[in-house]
Amino acid sequence: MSSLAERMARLIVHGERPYNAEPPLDRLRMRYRTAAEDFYVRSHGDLPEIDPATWRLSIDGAGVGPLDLSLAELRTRFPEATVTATMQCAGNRRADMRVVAPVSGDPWDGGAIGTADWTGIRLGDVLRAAGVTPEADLHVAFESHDLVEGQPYGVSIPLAKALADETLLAFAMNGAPLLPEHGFPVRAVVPGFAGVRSPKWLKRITVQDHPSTNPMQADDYKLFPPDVTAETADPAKGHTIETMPLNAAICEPARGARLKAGETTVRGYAIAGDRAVVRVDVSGDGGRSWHQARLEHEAGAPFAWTFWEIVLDLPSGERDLAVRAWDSAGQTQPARPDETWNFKGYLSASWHRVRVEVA
Ligand SMILES: Nc1nc2c(c(=O)[nH]1)N[C@H]1C(S)=C(S)[C@@H](COP(=O)(O)O)O[C@H]1N2
Ligand SMILES: [Mo]
Repeated sequence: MSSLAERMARLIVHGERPYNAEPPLDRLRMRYRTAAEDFYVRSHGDLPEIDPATWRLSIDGAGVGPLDLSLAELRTRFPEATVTATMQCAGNRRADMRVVAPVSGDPWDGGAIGTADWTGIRLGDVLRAAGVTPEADLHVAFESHDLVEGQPYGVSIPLAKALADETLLAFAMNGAPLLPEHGFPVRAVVPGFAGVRSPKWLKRITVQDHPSTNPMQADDYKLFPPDVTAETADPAKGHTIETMPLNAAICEPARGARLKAGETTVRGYAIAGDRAVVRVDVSGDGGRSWHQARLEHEAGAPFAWTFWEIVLDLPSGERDLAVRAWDSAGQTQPARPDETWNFKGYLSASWHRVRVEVA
């Protein structure tokens, strides 16, 4: 395995402590399954060091026969499952929202997203073994080993999503053990939900009748209207971000690229939360006219992104490329970032625009 420093050098680093980094978009678009060392890293505290030999996961709470499992017990007691799924930060593409007005948080470009084969066991299998039965209004709370302002990282998801087939306790990514920065030895993977709900470095799982009271769940990762500021925000009134909205990005050519007049291949990704991407429109003239991209989507992977590609004939001059996707409900993306601006810069999903010079 490469060293953390070597892997850091491959990425665009927004911060070293906590460590936050994303891959360049052209490299992100090279493979449908993102290489682990090219996968964005979003962390809120220092990376914890965990000895897999002594690591244990406890499961407790409402209606639960408590379990306390070693890594070996977890892996042998439950059947292995692999899910191909895209993980995306709620702050992906925040840089585009910053153009409207200041926002808090790292200025992610379109690279706070990646797709992998996640292998582990189904969270539902573990919960059912602990005696949990599907009941409305229950929540599954997670606690992790990393500390955020002195408190363990903690979030929760509704029990129904925890019991869903796609939700995993994963120990491998693309067939290899998780890298330390991606949650070694075990993390949750909650496909379709914002990355924040997929806790890394798991320690404890609790079934309870209320969402986690940890600040990560109760205060952070909430969507506010445009008239709310950091000073006036009441976290209890914000919308808890779970399912992610329809989004798309141009990965090639890069912003500011100098191209020759004539045929240019434009490539990118699109993703539709828990729906399907049914169409991707690409424009070479800032959105006045649109052309249909060819879509590439892996069969049997409803929670994975769609790759798209199109050859555009670009005349010389300054050209504004733009992309917008459509989902299976016939919905598309907002044209401009000011339409969904919020002071936290979450869910930035307007048409992605890339200006290029054509000579
Ligand atoms: N324990 C823990 N889990 C975490 C985080 C964290 O800081 N600590 N960050 C979350 C956020 S906001 C995202 S977007 C994803 C990122 O996962 P990755 O770093 O493996 O790409 O992990 C989530 N799980
Ligand atoms: Mo995130």
